Amino acid sequence: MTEMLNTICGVCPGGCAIKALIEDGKLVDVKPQTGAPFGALCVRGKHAAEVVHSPDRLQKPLIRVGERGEGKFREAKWDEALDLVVEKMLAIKEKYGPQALISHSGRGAFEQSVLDFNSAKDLNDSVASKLLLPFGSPNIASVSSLCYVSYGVFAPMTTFGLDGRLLLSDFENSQLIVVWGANPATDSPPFIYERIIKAQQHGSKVIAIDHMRSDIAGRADQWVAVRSGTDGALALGLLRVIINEKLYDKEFVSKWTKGFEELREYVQTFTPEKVEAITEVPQETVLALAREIAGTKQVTLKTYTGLEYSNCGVQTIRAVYILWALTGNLDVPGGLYIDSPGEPFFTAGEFVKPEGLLPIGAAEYPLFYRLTGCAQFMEFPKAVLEGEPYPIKALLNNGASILTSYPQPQIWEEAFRKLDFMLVIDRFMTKDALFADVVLPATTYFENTSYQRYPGYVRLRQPVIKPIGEARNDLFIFSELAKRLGYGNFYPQSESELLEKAFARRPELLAELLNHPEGVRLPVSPRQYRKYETGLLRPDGLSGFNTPSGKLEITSDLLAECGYDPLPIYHEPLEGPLGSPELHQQYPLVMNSGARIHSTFRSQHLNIPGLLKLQPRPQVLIHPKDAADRNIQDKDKVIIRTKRGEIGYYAKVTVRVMPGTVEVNMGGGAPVQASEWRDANVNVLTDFTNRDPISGFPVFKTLLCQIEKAEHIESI
Ligand SMILES: Nc1nc2c(c(=O)[nH]1)N[C@H]1C(S)=C(S)[C@@H](COP(=O)(O)OP(=O)(O)OC[C@H]3O[C@@H](n4cnc5c(=O)[nH]c(N)nc54)[C@H](O)[C@@H]3O)O[C@H]1N2
Ligand SMILES: Nc1nc2c(c(=O)[nH]1)N[C@H]1C(S)=C(S)[C@@H](COP(=O)(O)OP(=O)(O)OC[C@H]3O[C@@H](n4cnc5c(=O)[nH]c(N)nc54)[C@H](O)[C@@H]3O)O[C@H]1N2
Ligand code: SF4
Ligand SMILES: [Mo]
Repeated sequence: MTEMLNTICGVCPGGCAIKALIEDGKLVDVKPQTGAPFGALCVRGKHAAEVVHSPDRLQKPLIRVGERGEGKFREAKWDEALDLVVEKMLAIKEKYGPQALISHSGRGAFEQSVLDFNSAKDLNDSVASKLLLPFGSPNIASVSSLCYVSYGVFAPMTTFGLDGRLLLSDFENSQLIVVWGANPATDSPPFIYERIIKAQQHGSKVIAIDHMRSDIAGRADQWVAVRSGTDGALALGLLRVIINEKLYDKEFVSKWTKGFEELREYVQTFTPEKVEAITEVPQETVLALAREIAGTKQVTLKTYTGLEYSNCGVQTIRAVYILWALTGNLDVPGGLYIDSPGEPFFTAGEFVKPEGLLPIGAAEYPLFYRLTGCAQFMEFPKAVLEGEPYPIKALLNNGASILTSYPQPQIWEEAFRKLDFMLVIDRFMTKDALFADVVLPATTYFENTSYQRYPGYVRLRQPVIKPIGEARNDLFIFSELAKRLGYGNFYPQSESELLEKAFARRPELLAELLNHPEGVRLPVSPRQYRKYETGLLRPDGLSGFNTPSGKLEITSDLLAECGYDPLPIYHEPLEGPLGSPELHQQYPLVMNSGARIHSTFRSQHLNIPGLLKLQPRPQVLIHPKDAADRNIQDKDKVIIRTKRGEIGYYAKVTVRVMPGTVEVNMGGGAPVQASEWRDANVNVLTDFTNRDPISGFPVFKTLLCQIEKAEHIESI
């Protein structure tokens, strides 16, 4: 039987509306659902059928029979595997206490219902599984240990006292759009990219500030090429021009900010000459950019991970936000709009943090703990290998590929080997899974009942095919574990309960959705601007910001309380031409890693033939001059070396990167991947100890390397 169903793509949590061609219970093709709200189909979505029916999909629970890392497993029944997990969890709790167990959730844990059922009132990280909280362990962690929260939580909370999800870029009403350290073309889905291009067609100017000519920099009216990791100096240099030339919003500054005088003093050293020397942005550009941002009426901003991975990531993003506020672009039409949180859709779970126990990382990263309530997972190896601050003996990992995502995988492997118990829940056999005691197979979202919320729109997700093999929806895996642990009530026990609980606040909406598979539009409240004047940003209704001082904090009380500099200070990259000149002699190229490529999602899809065709080999982007100096030609196999290790890559000689700088693809290093990628784990080259002191995020993007030719390969 053949059916063409309007549905939601199930490859990633992007939630694009698509059409799925189903033949005899199999997904055989997908098409864009044109005209539908949030209809889109990225290149990965186009290959959904291959992903879903990949012969590599995990189909049955597995129990390890060989050594850790060897990859020898036997198939097991679900009950046996789940019982074993619970038996081990309880035994470890009995022997070492509940804090000896930690959970970690990754990019495979972003599905809407999984996020919702993992939301908790006092914990600002809905990605992290909360299964261990009722168990008694405070150690819940996620990829927020190295992604998003610097820009999404720490910088906006310490500056404006609000969650970054409420900061919306008003592209449609802007005159100028600055994309700074983000490439929205690779967002999932790329709706923001489309909005930027549309705004550009309607007359907005687009400036991209990036160390490489990314997709958006290529489409922008101006590309400002900046040395990676030095954006803090650029932002402070722009602020100096704006302050000294009195181009800022004086009334806003005097009424609503705290710390302006300290900032005025601090920025004085960031002269255009010095900024040029640090950032490689010509002084004329610094002056012109500052005057243009200050002199244009409606200027909006889009930023993300490009600013997170430096030695002062949080402070850099703060400096950029402050620049936007001081130039009168906060909570105004065409600027950075502050959205209203509105009525919550989902009632957060009753999860509470166990009393008297701090998660790992709370002492080293006090702001991280204060604002997320979670463990900083970068501290996991120390807890396992050195027992500091106390021993961790078990890891429950869902939807994450730790050994390809975190720096220096050999350290993490050593930690995995030392664990008493490890669980992995995934769709594929990851490198982590090779070390696990139990591996549980997860479904794709094509196989699940759920729902998806969008701005002003909601839609149900009906399964379009049966689960592959015995794979299960993650939420019900957690539900089964919780039931066995005596607290199943935190999770739904059936698909109908999933929907009922999710729509508990709006049962009439659920009824409407069941009759309207195409989705339902939700009312959008009219915009109110400059809400700091009207008391709408604070729960007590007083005017100002929801910060300790009630002002926009240029000098942050929260940062000071946690022992950090309250000003948005700049730190030179620890490893770099200026930060470590001796090392630079030996490793003369600045190495950046992980700019997104369209055909992969971090470590995912490097086993999908149709997607591999788009880029079969892991590439290092290198400038023609640096390539010529090393006798390297396009497509040559090269060796990239850092102080920490070396790996083989393939050269892509291109002027998209600045001279002296390279960009190395991320994602390789997992056993199911094509052989060229399997050994190309860029994190062998990155540094476990080099971190942003506030977020604890590793510095992925401004390290030093050397590259030499290995051999010439004809085709790539
Ligand atoms: N196709 C695809 N889409 C993805 C992902 C994927 O792997 N594949 N990953 C997802 C994930 S996990 C995330 S967090 C988001 C991230 O979303 P983005 O942050 O938009 O990620 P990128 O596309 O890598 O864009 C970051 C940009 O910052 C630039 N950059 C890097 N370092 C610096 C710097 O020091 N200064 C400046 N100014 N720019 C810098 C990079 O060159 C790049 O153009 O994307 C998500 N979307
Ligand atoms: N050097 C360097 N390292 C980086 C980065 C970089 O730019 N440079 N980027 C960092 C960033 S921003 C991030 S977010 C991390 C990414 O960190 P990870 O979360 O490890 O990202 P992925 O590699 O996408 O791994 C996701 C895993 O989830 C599985 N999965 C997908 N969907 C599901 C599902 O529905 N259920 C379950 N159970 N599993 C599922 C996939 O098969 C895959 O194994 O990497 C970081 N590492
Ligand atoms: S962004 Fe995600 S949900 Fe959208 S089409 Fe691509 S893979 Fe599917
Ligand atoms: Mo990420």
